[in-house]
Amino acid sequence: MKPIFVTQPFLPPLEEFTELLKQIWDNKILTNSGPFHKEFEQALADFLGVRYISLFSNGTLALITALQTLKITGEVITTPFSFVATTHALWWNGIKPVFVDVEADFCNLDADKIEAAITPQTTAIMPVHVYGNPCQVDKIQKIADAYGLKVIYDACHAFGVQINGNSLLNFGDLSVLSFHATKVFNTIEGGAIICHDEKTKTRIDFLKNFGYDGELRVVAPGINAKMNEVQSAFGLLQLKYVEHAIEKRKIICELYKELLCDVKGLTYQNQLSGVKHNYPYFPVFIDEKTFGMSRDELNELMKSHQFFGRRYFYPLISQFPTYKGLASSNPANLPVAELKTKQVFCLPIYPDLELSDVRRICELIKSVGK
Ligand code: T4K
Repeated sequence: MKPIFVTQPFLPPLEEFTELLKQIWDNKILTNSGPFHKEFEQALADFLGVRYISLFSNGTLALITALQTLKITGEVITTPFSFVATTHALWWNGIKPVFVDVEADFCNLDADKIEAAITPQTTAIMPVHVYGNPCQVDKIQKIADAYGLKVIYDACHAFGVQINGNSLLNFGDLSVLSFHATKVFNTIEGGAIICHDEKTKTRIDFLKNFGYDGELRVVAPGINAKMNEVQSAFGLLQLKYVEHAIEKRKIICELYKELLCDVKGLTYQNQLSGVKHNYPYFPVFIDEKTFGMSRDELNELMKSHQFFGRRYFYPLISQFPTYKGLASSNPANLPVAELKTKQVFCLPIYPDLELSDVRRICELIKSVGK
Protein backbone atom coordinates (compact mmCIF):
# COMPACT_ATOMS: atom_id res chain seq x y z
CA MET A 1 0.00 0.00 0.00
CA LYS A 2 1.30 3.45 -0.84
CA PRO A 3 1.67 5.72 2.20
CA ILE A 4 -0.94 8.44 2.62
CA PHE A 5 0.40 11.55 4.31
CA VAL A 6 -1.49 14.25 6.18
CA THR A 7 -1.10 16.45 3.14
CA GLN A 8 0.38 16.61 -0.32
CA PRO A 9 1.10 19.87 -2.11
CA PHE A 10 -1.11 20.96 -4.97
CA LEU A 11 0.97 21.50 -8.12
CA PRO A 12 -0.03 23.29 -11.35
CA PRO A 13 0.52 21.61 -14.76
CA LEU A 14 4.28 21.47 -15.34
CA GLU A 15 4.09 22.66 -18.95
CA GLU A 16 2.30 25.85 -17.87
CA PHE A 17 5.02 26.51 -15.31
CA THR A 18 7.85 25.96 -17.81
CA GLU A 19 6.23 28.60 -20.06
CA LEU A 20 6.57 31.12 -17.21
CA LEU A 21 10.09 29.95 -16.45
CA LYS A 22 11.06 30.70 -20.06
CA GLN A 23 9.98 34.31 -19.52
CA ILE A 24 12.19 34.53 -16.43
CA TRP A 25 15.10 33.01 -18.35
CA ASP A 26 14.56 35.58 -21.12
CA ASN A 27 14.38 38.72 -18.98
CA LYS A 28 16.87 37.53 -16.31
CA ILE A 29 15.04 39.27 -13.49
CA LEU A 30 15.13 36.71 -10.68
CA THR A 31 14.13 38.74 -7.62
CA ASN A 32 13.81 42.24 -6.06
CA SER A 33 10.24 43.07 -7.02
CA GLY A 34 10.31 41.92 -10.65
CA PRO A 35 7.38 41.71 -13.09
CA PHE A 36 5.94 38.42 -11.76
CA HIS A 37 6.16 39.71 -8.17
CA LYS A 38 4.19 42.81 -9.11
CA GLU A 39 1.60 40.88 -11.13
CA PHE A 40 1.16 38.20 -8.44
CA GLU A 41 0.79 40.75 -5.66
CA GLN A 42 -2.02 42.53 -7.49
CA ALA A 43 -3.72 39.31 -8.60
CA LEU A 44 -3.62 37.99 -5.05
CA ALA A 45 -5.08 41.17 -3.55
CA ASP A 46 -7.92 40.99 -6.09
CA PHE A 47 -8.51 37.30 -5.49
CA LEU A 48 -8.54 37.60 -1.71
CA GLY A 49 -10.58 40.81 -1.62
CA VAL A 50 -8.02 42.82 0.34
CA ARG A 51 -6.59 46.27 -0.36
CA TYR A 52 -2.87 45.84 0.25
CA ILE A 53 -0.70 42.77 0.30
CA SER A 54 3.06 42.38 0.51
CA LEU A 55 4.65 39.10 -0.58
CA PHE A 56 7.25 37.32 1.57
CA SER A 57 9.65 34.43 1.20
CA ASN A 58 7.81 32.53 3.97
CA GLY A 59 5.18 32.98 6.67
CA THR A 60 7.62 33.09 9.59
CA LEU A 61 9.55 36.07 8.20
CA ALA A 62 6.21 37.73 7.44
CA LEU A 63 5.15 37.31 11.10
CA ILE A 64 8.48 38.67 12.37
CA THR A 65 8.20 41.64 10.00
CA ALA A 66 4.55 42.29 10.90
CA LEU A 67 5.61 42.83 14.52
CA GLN A 68 8.43 45.14 13.36
CA THR A 69 6.00 47.06 11.17
CA LEU A 70 3.89 48.12 14.14
CA LYS A 71 6.93 48.44 16.46
CA ILE A 72 5.40 45.98 18.91
CA THR A 73 7.32 45.63 22.19
CA GLY A 74 6.79 44.37 25.75
CA GLU A 75 4.17 41.65 26.10
CA VAL A 76 1.87 40.14 23.49
CA ILE A 77 -1.13 37.98 24.26
CA THR A 78 -1.19 34.85 22.11
CA THR A 79 -2.29 31.23 21.89
CA PRO A 80 -0.29 28.14 22.81
CA PHE A 81 -2.34 26.05 20.35
CA SER A 82 -0.54 26.75 17.08
CA PHE A 83 2.55 25.92 15.07
CA VAL A 84 5.63 27.01 16.99
CA ALA A 85 6.47 29.77 14.46
CA THR A 86 3.70 31.96 15.90
CA THR A 87 5.50 32.35 19.23
CA HIS A 88 8.99 32.22 17.74
CA ALA A 89 8.12 35.40 15.81
CA LEU A 90 7.58 37.15 19.15
CA TRP A 91 10.82 35.74 20.58
CA TRP A 92 12.81 36.97 17.56
CA ASN A 93 11.49 40.47 18.32
CA GLY A 94 12.43 40.29 22.01
CA ILE A 95 8.75 40.26 22.96
CA LYS A 96 7.42 38.25 25.90
CA PRO A 97 4.60 35.90 24.87
CA VAL A 98 1.69 35.70 27.30
CA PHE A 99 -0.32 32.56 26.67
CA VAL A 100 -4.09 32.66 27.07
CA ASP A 101 -6.30 29.58 26.88
CA VAL A 102 -8.35 28.60 23.83
CA GLU A 103 -12.07 27.99 23.46
CA ALA A 104 -13.25 24.40 23.15
CA ASP A 105 -15.17 24.50 19.86
CA PHE A 106 -12.46 25.73 17.49
CA CYS A 107 -9.29 25.81 19.62
CA ASN A 108 -8.88 29.53 18.89
CA LEU A 109 -7.75 32.09 21.49
CA ASP A 110 -10.61 32.50 23.99
CA ALA A 111 -11.62 36.16 23.72
CA ASP A 112 -13.33 36.01 27.11
CA LYS A 113 -9.99 35.26 28.79
CA ILE A 114 -7.89 37.97 27.13
CA GLU A 115 -8.71 40.91 29.41
CA ALA A 116 -7.47 39.13 32.55
CA ALA A 117 -4.03 38.70 30.93
CA ILE A 118 -3.53 42.37 29.99
CA THR A 119 -0.81 44.22 31.93
CA PRO A 120 0.74 47.71 31.49
CA GLN A 121 3.37 46.02 29.27
CA THR A 122 0.82 44.53 26.85
CA THR A 123 1.00 46.15 23.42
CA ALA A 124 -0.78 43.68 21.14
CA ILE A 125 -2.84 40.53 20.70
CA MET A 126 -1.65 37.88 18.26
CA PRO A 127 -4.38 35.28 17.75
CA VAL A 128 -4.30 32.47 15.16
CA HIS A 129 -7.21 31.39 12.97
CA VAL A 130 -6.37 27.76 13.71
CA TYR A 131 -7.39 25.26 11.00
CA GLY A 132 -8.80 28.24 9.06
CA ASN A 133 -11.66 28.80 11.51
CA PRO A 134 -12.18 32.51 12.24
CA CYS A 135 -11.35 33.79 15.71
CA GLN A 136 -13.95 35.88 17.55
CA VAL A 137 -12.80 38.91 15.56
CA ASP A 138 -15.38 41.42 16.79
CA LYS A 139 -14.85 40.62 20.46
CA ILE A 140 -11.07 40.75 20.05
CA GLN A 141 -11.25 44.13 18.29
CA LYS A 142 -13.46 45.53 21.05
CA ILE A 143 -10.89 44.56 23.69
CA ALA A 144 -8.03 45.91 21.57
CA ASP A 145 -9.84 49.24 21.12
CA ALA A 146 -10.65 49.52 24.82
CA TYR A 147 -7.01 48.97 25.85
CA GLY A 148 -5.27 50.61 22.88
CA LEU A 149 -3.74 47.36 21.65
CA LYS A 150 -2.79 46.28 18.13
CA VAL A 151 -4.13 43.06 16.65
CA ILE A 152 -1.96 40.93 14.38
CA TYR A 153 -3.62 37.78 13.10
CA ASP A 154 -1.57 34.74 12.27
CA ALA A 155 -3.81 33.81 9.35
CA CYS A 156 -1.42 31.20 7.97
CA HIS A 157 -4.27 28.65 7.75
CA ALA A 158 -6.89 31.10 6.52
CA PHE A 159 -6.22 31.62 2.81
CA GLY A 160 -9.49 32.55 1.09
CA VAL A 161 -11.66 32.32 4.22
CA GLN A 162 -14.54 34.80 4.30
CA ILE A 163 -17.10 35.92 6.88
CA ASN A 164 -20.39 37.00 5.32
CA GLY A 165 -18.64 37.65 2.02
CA ASN A 166 -15.81 39.71 3.55
CA SER A 167 -12.25 38.38 3.65
CA LEU A 168 -11.20 37.30 7.13
CA LEU A 169 -7.89 39.01 6.32
CA ASN A 170 -9.58 42.41 6.55
CA PHE A 171 -9.88 42.13 10.35
CA GLY A 172 -7.21 43.32 12.78
CA ASP A 173 -4.34 45.71 12.01
CA LEU A 174 -2.38 43.11 10.04
CA SER A 175 -2.85 39.52 8.93
CA VAL A 176 -0.13 37.10 7.93
CA LEU A 177 -0.42 34.25 5.43
CA SER A 178 1.83 31.26 4.76
CA PHE A 179 2.17 29.77 1.29
CA HIS A 180 4.23 26.79 2.46
CA ALA A 181 4.02 23.57 0.42
CA THR A 182 1.68 22.06 3.03
CA LYS A 183 -0.84 24.91 2.86
CA VAL A 184 -4.12 25.23 0.92
CA PHE A 185 -2.37 27.65 -1.44
CA ASN A 186 1.36 27.22 -1.91
CA THR A 187 4.25 28.95 -3.66
CA ILE A 188 6.61 26.13 -2.47
CA GLU A 189 7.69 28.41 0.38
CA GLY A 190 6.11 31.82 0.74
CA GLY A 191 3.98 34.16 2.75
CA ALA A 192 2.40 37.60 2.86
CA ILE A 193 1.29 40.45 5.10
CA ILE A 194 -2.10 42.02 4.52
CA CYS A 195 -2.60 45.62 5.62
CA HIS A 196 -5.25 48.26 5.07
CA ASP A 197 -3.46 51.46 4.01
CA GLU A 198 -0.77 52.47 1.56
CA LYS A 199 1.56 53.95 4.19
CA THR A 200 1.76 50.66 6.08
CA LYS A 201 2.25 48.73 2.84
CA THR A 202 5.18 51.01 1.97
CA ARG A 203 6.76 50.43 5.39
CA ILE A 204 6.36 46.65 5.05
CA ASP A 205 7.94 46.76 1.58
CA PHE A 206 10.94 48.69 2.99
CA LEU A 207 11.30 46.29 5.91
CA LYS A 208 11.39 43.16 3.76
CA ASN A 209 14.12 44.70 1.57
CA PHE A 210 16.79 45.66 4.17
CA GLY A 211 14.93 48.92 4.91
CA TYR A 212 15.81 50.38 1.50
CA ASP A 213 13.76 53.31 0.21
CA GLY A 214 15.24 53.74 -3.26
CA GLU A 215 18.90 53.18 -4.10
CA LEU A 216 20.72 55.01 -1.31
CA ARG A 217 18.34 55.64 1.57
CA VAL A 218 17.87 53.07 4.36
CA VAL A 219 14.92 54.11 6.51
CA ALA A 220 14.77 51.17 8.93
CA PRO A 221 16.79 48.13 10.01
CA GLY A 222 15.05 45.81 7.57
CA ILE A 223 15.61 42.18 6.73
CA ASN A 224 15.74 40.20 3.50
CA ALA A 225 12.37 38.47 3.23
CA LYS A 226 11.47 39.03 -0.42
CA MET A 227 9.60 36.53 -2.55
CA ASN A 228 11.55 35.73 -5.71
CA GLU A 229 10.33 35.64 -9.32
CA VAL A 230 10.16 31.83 -9.57
CA GLN A 231 7.93 31.64 -6.48
CA SER A 232 5.84 34.55 -7.76
CA ALA A 233 5.31 32.97 -11.20
CA PHE A 234 4.43 29.68 -9.51
CA GLY A 235 1.93 31.50 -7.26
CA LEU A 236 0.33 33.29 -10.19
CA LEU A 237 -0.29 29.93 -11.80
CA GLN A 238 -1.55 28.33 -8.58
CA LEU A 239 -4.14 31.09 -8.29
CA LYS A 240 -5.86 29.74 -11.43
CA TYR A 241 -6.47 26.40 -9.74
CA VAL A 242 -6.98 27.20 -6.08
CA GLU A 243 -10.80 27.46 -6.13
CA HIS A 244 -10.98 24.02 -7.70
CA ALA A 245 -8.49 22.66 -5.15
CA ILE A 246 -10.58 24.05 -2.25
CA GLU A 247 -13.71 22.51 -3.78
CA LYS A 248 -12.01 19.10 -3.78
CA ARG A 249 -11.00 19.58 -0.13
CA LYS A 250 -14.62 20.39 0.70
CA ILE A 251 -15.81 17.09 -0.82
CA ILE A 252 -13.25 15.17 1.27
CA CYS A 253 -14.21 17.04 4.44
CA GLU A 254 -17.90 16.30 3.86
CA LEU A 255 -17.20 12.61 3.26
CA TYR A 256 -15.21 12.38 6.51
CA LYS A 257 -18.08 14.03 8.37
CA GLU A 258 -20.64 11.70 6.84
CA LEU A 259 -18.65 8.55 7.58
CA LEU A 260 -17.49 9.49 11.06
CA CYS A 261 -20.63 11.15 12.43
CA ASP A 262 -21.70 8.23 14.58
CA VAL A 263 -18.31 7.18 15.94
CA LYS A 264 -18.55 7.34 19.73
CA GLY A 265 -15.77 9.30 21.42
CA LEU A 266 -14.71 11.03 18.19
CA THR A 267 -15.75 14.61 17.47
CA TYR A 268 -14.93 17.03 14.69
CA GLN A 269 -15.42 20.74 14.21
CA ASN A 270 -18.64 21.92 12.67
CA GLN A 271 -18.61 24.97 10.48
CA LEU A 272 -19.74 28.40 11.60
CA SER A 273 -22.66 29.83 9.66
CA GLY A 274 -21.77 32.64 7.24
CA VAL A 275 -18.19 31.39 6.87
CA LYS A 276 -16.72 30.41 3.49
CA HIS A 277 -14.20 27.81 4.59
CA ASN A 278 -11.00 26.54 2.96
CA TYR A 279 -10.71 23.05 4.55
CA PRO A 280 -6.95 23.12 5.29
CA TYR A 281 -7.00 20.34 7.92
CA PHE A 282 -9.46 17.76 9.16
CA PRO A 283 -8.83 17.58 12.93
CA VAL A 284 -10.71 14.99 14.97
CA PHE A 285 -10.71 14.88 18.76
CA ILE A 286 -10.45 11.55 20.55
CA ASP A 287 -11.98 10.95 23.95
CA GLU A 288 -9.99 7.90 25.00
CA LYS A 289 -12.57 6.40 27.35
CA THR A 290 -15.52 6.51 24.99
CA PHE A 291 -13.55 5.84 21.81
CA GLY A 292 -11.77 2.85 23.30
CA MET A 293 -8.25 3.89 22.35
CA SER A 294 -6.06 6.94 23.00
CA ARG A 295 -5.19 9.46 20.29
CA ASP A 296 -1.61 8.19 20.30
CA GLU A 297 -2.73 4.59 19.95
CA LEU A 298 -4.92 5.60 17.02
CA ASN A 299 -1.92 7.32 15.46
CA GLU A 300 0.12 4.10 15.77
CA LEU A 301 -2.71 2.01 14.37
CA MET A 302 -3.08 4.34 11.40
CA LYS A 303 0.67 4.33 10.79
CA SER A 304 0.69 0.53 10.72
CA HIS A 305 -1.77 0.82 7.82
CA GLN A 306 0.37 3.46 6.05
CA PHE A 307 -1.90 6.38 6.99
CA PHE A 308 0.22 9.22 8.34
CA GLY A 309 -2.01 11.74 10.07
CA ARG A 310 -0.42 14.36 12.34
CA ARG A 311 -0.90 15.62 15.87
CA TYR A 312 -1.23 19.31 14.97
CA PHE A 313 -0.84 20.94 17.52
CA TYR A 314 0.89 18.74 20.07
CA PRO A 315 2.78 19.54 22.22
CA LEU A 316 1.48 23.00 23.03
CA ILE A 317 3.98 25.77 22.25
CA SER A 318 3.96 26.59 25.97
CA GLN A 319 5.54 23.19 26.65
CA PHE A 320 8.64 23.73 24.48
CA PRO A 321 11.81 24.45 26.53
CA THR A 322 12.10 28.12 25.45
CA TYR A 323 8.63 28.95 26.75
CA LYS A 324 7.98 26.37 29.49
CA GLY A 325 9.31 28.63 32.26
CA LEU A 326 6.85 31.46 31.60
CA ALA A 327 4.15 31.94 34.23
CA SER A 328 1.44 31.81 31.55
CA SER A 329 2.74 28.41 30.37
CA ASN A 330 1.51 26.77 33.56
CA PRO A 331 -0.92 24.03 32.47
CA ALA A 332 -3.37 25.26 35.13
CA ASN A 333 -3.65 28.49 33.10
CA LEU A 334 -4.44 26.58 29.89
CA PRO A 335 -6.88 23.77 30.79
CA VAL A 336 -8.77 23.69 27.48
CA ALA A 337 -5.63 23.82 25.34
CA GLU A 338 -4.05 21.09 27.50
CA LEU A 339 -7.05 18.86 26.90
CA LYS A 340 -7.37 19.55 23.17
CA THR A 341 -3.69 19.03 22.46
CA LYS A 342 -3.91 15.48 23.91
CA GLN A 343 -7.03 14.66 21.88
CA VAL A 344 -6.35 16.16 18.47
CA PHE A 345 -5.45 14.15 15.41
CA CYS A 346 -5.42 15.61 11.90
CA LEU A 347 -6.56 13.15 9.24
CA PRO A 348 -5.14 13.32 5.69
CA ILE A 349 -6.75 15.94 3.48
CA TYR A 350 -5.51 17.33 0.16
CA PRO A 351 -7.05 17.87 -3.26
CA ASP A 352 -5.73 14.68 -4.87
CA LEU A 353 -6.61 12.38 -1.98
CA GLU A 354 -8.78 9.59 -3.40
CA LEU A 355 -12.24 9.26 -1.87
CA SER A 356 -11.59 5.49 -1.68
CA ASP A 357 -8.66 6.27 0.65
CA VAL A 358 -10.91 8.46 2.81
CA ARG A 359 -13.29 5.49 3.05
CA ARG A 360 -10.44 3.13 4.02
CA ILE A 361 -9.28 5.58 6.73
CA CYS A 362 -12.82 5.83 8.13
CA GLU A 363 -13.31 2.04 8.07
CA LEU A 364 -10.12 1.64 10.08
CA ILE A 365 -11.24 4.25 12.62
CA LYS A 366 -14.66 2.64 12.87
CA SER A 367 -13.09 -0.77 13.47
CA VAL A 368 -11.78 0.45 16.84
CA GLY A 369 -13.85 -0.91 19.70
CA LYS A 370 -15.64 -3.48 17.51
N1 T4K B 1 1.86 30.05 11.70
C1 T4K B 1 1.13 28.93 11.57
C2 T4K B 1 -0.17 28.85 12.27
C3 T4K B 1 1.61 27.87 10.79
O1 T4K B 1 0.88 26.73 10.68
C4 T4K B 1 2.85 27.99 10.14
C5 T4K B 1 3.39 26.89 9.37
C6 T4K B 1 3.55 29.20 10.28
C7 T4K B 1 3.04 30.20 11.07
C8 T4K B 1 4.86 29.44 9.59
O2 T4K B 1 4.70 29.56 8.20
P1 T4K B 1 5.96 29.14 7.21
O3 T4K B 1 7.19 29.94 7.70
O4 T4K B 1 6.14 27.65 7.28
O5 T4K B 1 5.51 29.64 5.86
C9 T4K B 1 4.52 22.00 8.45
C10 T4K B 1 5.03 23.20 7.69
O6 T4K B 1 6.44 23.17 7.49
C11 T4K B 1 4.64 24.53 8.28
O7 T4K B 1 4.70 25.44 7.22
C12 T4K B 1 3.24 24.50 8.83
N2 T4K B 1 2.89 25.74 9.49
C13 T4K B 1 3.08 23.36 9.81
C14 T4K B 1 1.70 23.30 10.41
O8 T4K B 1 3.30 22.15 9.11
P2 T4K B 1 5.75 19.88 9.36
O9 T4K B 1 7.06 19.75 10.04
O10 T4K B 1 4.59 19.20 9.94
O11 T4K B 1 5.85 19.50 7.80
P3 T4K B 1 6.32 18.15 7.13
O12 T4K B 1 7.53 18.42 6.34
O13 T4K B 1 6.39 17.05 8.14
O14 T4K B 1 5.13 17.88 6.12
C15 T4K B 1 3.92 17.22 6.47
C16 T4K B 1 3.60 16.20 5.38
O15 T4K B 1 3.36 16.85 4.16
C17 T4K B 1 4.72 15.22 5.09
O16 T4K B 1 4.55 14.10 5.87
C18 T4K B 1 4.57 14.89 3.63
C19 T4K B 1 3.85 16.10 3.06
N3 T4K B 1 4.74 16.95 2.26
C20 T4K B 1 5.45 17.96 2.86
C21 T4K B 1 6.26 18.76 2.13
C22 T4K B 1 7.07 19.86 2.78
C23 T4K B 1 4.83 16.74 0.90
O17 T4K B 1 4.19 15.81 0.37
N4 T4K B 1 5.64 17.56 0.16
C24 T4K B 1 6.37 18.56 0.71
O18 T4K B 1 7.07 19.28 -0.02
O19 T4K B 1 5.48 21.46 9.29
